[in-house]
Amino acid sequence: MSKRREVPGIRPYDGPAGGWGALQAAAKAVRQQMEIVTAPIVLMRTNQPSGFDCPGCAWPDKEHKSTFQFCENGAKAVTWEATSKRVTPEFFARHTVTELLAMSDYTLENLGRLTDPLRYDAASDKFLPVGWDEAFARIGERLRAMDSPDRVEFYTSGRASNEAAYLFQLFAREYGTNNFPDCSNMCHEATSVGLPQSIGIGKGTVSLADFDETELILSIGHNPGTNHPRMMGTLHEAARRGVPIIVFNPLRERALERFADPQNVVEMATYGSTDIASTYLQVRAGGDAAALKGVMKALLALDAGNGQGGGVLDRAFIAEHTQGFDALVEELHATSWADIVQESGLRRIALEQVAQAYAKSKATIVCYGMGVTQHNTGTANVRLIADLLLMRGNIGKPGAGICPLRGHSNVQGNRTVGITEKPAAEFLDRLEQVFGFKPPREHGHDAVRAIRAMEAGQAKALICLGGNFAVALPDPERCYPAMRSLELSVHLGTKLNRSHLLVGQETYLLPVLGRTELDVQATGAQSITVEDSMSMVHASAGRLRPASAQLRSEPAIVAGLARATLPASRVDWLSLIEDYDRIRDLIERTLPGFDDYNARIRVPGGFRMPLPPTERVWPTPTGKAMFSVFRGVRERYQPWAEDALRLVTIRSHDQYNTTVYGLDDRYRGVFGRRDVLFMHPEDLAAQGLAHGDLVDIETLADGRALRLPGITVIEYEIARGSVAAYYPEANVLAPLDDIDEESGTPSYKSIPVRLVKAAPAAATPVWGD
Ligand SMILES: Nc1nc2c(c(=O)[nH]1)N[C@H]1C(S)=C(S)[C@@H](COP(=O)(O)OP(=O)(O)OC[C@H]3O[C@@H](n4cnc5c(=O)[nH]c(N)nc54)[C@H](O)[C@@H]3O)O[C@H]1N2
Ligand SMILES: Nc1nc2c(c(=O)[nH]1)N[C@H]1C(S)=C(S)[C@@H](COP(=O)(O)OP(=O)(O)OC[C@H]3O[C@@H](n4cnc5c(=O)[nH]c(N)nc54)[C@H](O)[C@@H]3O)O[C@H]1N2
Ligand SMILES: [Mo]
Repeated sequence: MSKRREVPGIRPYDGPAGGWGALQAAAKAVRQQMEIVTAPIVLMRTNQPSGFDCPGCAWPDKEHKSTFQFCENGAKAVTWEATSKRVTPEFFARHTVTELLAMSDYTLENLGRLTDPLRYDAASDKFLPVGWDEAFARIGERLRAMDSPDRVEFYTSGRASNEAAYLFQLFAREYGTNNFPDCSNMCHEATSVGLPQSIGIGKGTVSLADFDETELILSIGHNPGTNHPRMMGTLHEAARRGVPIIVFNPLRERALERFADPQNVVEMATYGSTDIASTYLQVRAGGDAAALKGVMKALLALDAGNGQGGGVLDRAFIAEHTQGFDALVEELHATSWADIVQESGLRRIALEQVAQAYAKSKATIVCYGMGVTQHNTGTANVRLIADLLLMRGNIGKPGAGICPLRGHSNVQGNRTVGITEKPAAEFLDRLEQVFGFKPPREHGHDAVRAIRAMEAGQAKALICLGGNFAVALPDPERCYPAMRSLELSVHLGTKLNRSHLLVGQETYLLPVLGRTELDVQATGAQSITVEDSMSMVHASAGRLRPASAQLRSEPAIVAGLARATLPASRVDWLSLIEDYDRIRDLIERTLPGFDDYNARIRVPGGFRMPLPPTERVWPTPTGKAMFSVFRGVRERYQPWAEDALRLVTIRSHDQYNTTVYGLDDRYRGVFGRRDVLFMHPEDLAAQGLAHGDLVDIETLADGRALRLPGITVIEYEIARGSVAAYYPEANVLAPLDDIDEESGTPSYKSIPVRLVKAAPAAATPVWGD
């Protein structure tokens, strides 16, 4: 890169990811949030057989031998929850909600743990303490007064345990609605919709053991150094075994380039590191479908003997196990290399080389994340990944398979136990048989539809089992007023956030126990269960003294709400809370795959949910794995957006979704600020801009001008035509209606934008305080 001017807080980061920097950052997280004495003990208990599951990510742990004490972002997630800071009723007595709304997201959560149930008082514009029973009674009264159960939206963020999530859906369905917007609707819904069409189940098919046997890994659109840090151990091992790792990502992500494993004594002592990616392809944002089609087209050519290969397709597998191959081939022939190259931003030869590596590998894993799903062709993208794997029989054999990197630590489990707006008829039948009430059959709202229903006055209440609904969603210009129009909003949370402050007529904040905390009920200490990215279900038990004596567990609060709302309920809510084994018994009776649930979670490591495709059984309507057809190579852009830059919204290294732990993004060389736009140097030049200039970013959506002012553009190794900014600040630029129609997922990673040069401001606004 050319010699460039100094920009405050922007310094290239030359080291590998991981290493001593990670250990220092973990220690800093402890120092800033916790009492130093208890911290090491807490961290050591994370992901141990008798400890709690790390709330940081959904990557599994090998034999539950904790690698955790070396995981920087796991340490941040745990210390953020186990903090010694508190936000008390005295604090709320001193500040109006209007004042609190002026604080940054970072400041709000950094106030500490919520300690008491609170009720919004419109007269004073403050949150006041309220007793649990009074809160339950009042919420129950308002819910009973709704003219239809479909007036209520039941939101789940993926940290909730299987037990809490199961009770939540039971409550809502007995109440009478399938309105289950959840964080998955903004995340891996494309996986939940696309993979069942392709292979019959909406989950990944690989286990950790497959990574030991694989011969090739494709990593598409995910950033494990930050978001799945424990995965780095696995990738590091594979790279050292000589397994090629091919990365598709518009941004250069340091952890995918070079990583020093804090557990590797030699690397640490010598300041060494291991190269992770063998090939790094900086695909254009939204260019993955084109790139995948290019690789498949090249594979067909190799198979036809055009190259030296020939016979590279697994014809026997295709014949025995799949349908739709001919249509795929026809579409690949109809797609031109010119279009593929233009749309992917990658050279033909590079994609042909990927096809050669793929043809050579006897067992291939494809890992992917939000770079694939958060596009308006997200579901179709997921199907294309499955297609690529099916062409060489890479599902249902050791060392091979599909590996969606899940988001929240139990988002997959929430789905498994019934958090879905489109429930299967068999599940509803089972609920009816076991409980004797008639669950609603009509499908409900997902996250975006929930907001539309609020806008239309059809939804009047929102109950949130965790999360930061309005901030996580796109388009605050629409979501914030929608939240404020509600008659009732109820939030179960650990920490204060902006969604809590977008109060409706009546609003309650109910403080919950976190994963790290001891949960004692009538029969003694309880454990909960979670399902990781590889479908392993295991127990988790917190040991810390709760942040306040007033806290209640999520299952207990859901039961309290249900009892107060449904006086004639068929469910014995109180008894279920006395002993969570009883909740698990009900899960076992109503859902497949949970046989001997209580016995099997008492075995260290837990058990694996059934994954028929791993045995080449395809629970699709045809009983076969299905190839798909992706027409053309493009996302569905508006015609005006042809020349627009494509904005992707990303997470910094110091954040967990809407939770901002700090203002650094070490590996991308950004320190103490978040108000930046990553750009290719040639795009800067083409726009007449220089590194460090101030711009406003604009989206045009259904006639509205969406704008994010005061952003500093910085040079970065990013694909041409693609630009990147941080979520959630950039959510003002994402139109609510720009979604993947198949899955409802917002197109957070393909926002067409243009830049307007801003007059140099006297003071650059820096997000955070
Ligand atoms: N520390 C930490 N851990 C987390 C989270 C967190 O916020 N912080 N969030 C959790 C959750 S809910 C989730 S869903 C996961 C998210 O984990 P990821 O899936 O890693 O999510 P993102 O940070 O959104 O970024 C995805 C990557 O996709 C790339 N990308 C963007 N657009 C495209 C594209 O069009 N094509 C391709 N090929 N790549 C693209 C970006 O450059 C980035 O490297 O992590 C979970 N774990
Ligand atoms: N622009 C853009 N927007 C995005 C994304 C993106 O990549 N770009 N990613 C999307 C994705 S992948 C996701 S998953 C969503 C995330 O959406 P959410 O899951 O709704 O958001 P979080 O930020 O994870 O929620 C944080 C809040 O959860 C609460 N909390 C934390 N722990 C607990 C707990 O144990 N119990 C309870 N009850 N509450 C708890 C705290 O109050 C905290 O403030 O955001 C989406 N939004
Ligand atoms: Mo997510």
